[in-house]
Amino acid sequence: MFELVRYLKERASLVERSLAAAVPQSEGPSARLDEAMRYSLLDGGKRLRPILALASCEAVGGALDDALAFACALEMIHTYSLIHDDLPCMDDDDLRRGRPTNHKVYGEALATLAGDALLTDAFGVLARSPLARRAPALVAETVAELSEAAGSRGMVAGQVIDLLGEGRAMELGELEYLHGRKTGALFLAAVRGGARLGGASAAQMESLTVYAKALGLCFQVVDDLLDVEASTEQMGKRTGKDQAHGKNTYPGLLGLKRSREFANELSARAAGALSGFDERAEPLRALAGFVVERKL
Ligand code: GRG
Repeated sequence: MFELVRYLKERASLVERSLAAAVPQSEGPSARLDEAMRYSLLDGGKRLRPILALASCEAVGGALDDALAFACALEMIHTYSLIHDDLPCMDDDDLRRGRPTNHKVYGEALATLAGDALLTDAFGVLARSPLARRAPALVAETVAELSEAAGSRGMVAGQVIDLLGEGRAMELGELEYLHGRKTGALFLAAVRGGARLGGASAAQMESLTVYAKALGLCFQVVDDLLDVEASTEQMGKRTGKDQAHGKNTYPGLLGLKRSREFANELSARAAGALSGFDERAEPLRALAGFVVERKL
């Protein structure tokens, strides 16, 4: 029987060691910036996106080392998005991962810049990875897909649609479009990038694309459910905010019961996409269960 909890812990600590090395604490004029970056980057979190990248690399028989820099880049971009999302000009949150948000500790200007630096440095980490010398075309393709996922056609677009849609009722298709960008794009890039760097075939990429799209949407539906059902203490971030901000959510549109059913359907769809893979895809299969059952 596959032990997911142990796997998650091992992979998270591998990622954390690499992140600590990727963003070292310097002395001198940049020390405070490094501190602000490391405050948000190294303070926990589930590390789901980097773990998905590593698990996808493994699922196609790739070497973990070849996806490690990419995994770090994903978490750096994810952390930047959280820092910026928490700013007063966006969601204005004071709690993240159980601790005061970056701007509460370092001020708005430094928090903004720490996010900017994490985003920019993420691409440098990937471009300087050992694989970039051995397989530059593969890494260039991954950089292109990662920038599309994070940028104006992906996560940033999703955030804009979300902010502009506050207080206006969306239809289901519109909500799915929004989340496909805000949350789903980075999940998709994680899975496809990890698989590509691991040497995936075209057929494997196709199946993993179905897996990642279903998983990303499942993650978001559950995120919406947890915002209604879970406590602030449990989540380490304020809950109950979606309704207060007039956000469009799955529970708001479908109700709690149907949203939970939809999340289960998506998790099953993700797992089903892995039917042609062998036991090396066990972590990905287990992650499809974890995303829908998670309490954090
Ligand atoms: C500011 C450009 C920009 C984008 C922000 C991703 C995002 C867009 C905002 C984060 C806020 C949010 C609640 C997004 C929806 C779901 C989500 C991404 C939750 C946080 O991800 P987890 O649960 O967090 O993986 P941890 O802390 O475990 O890393």
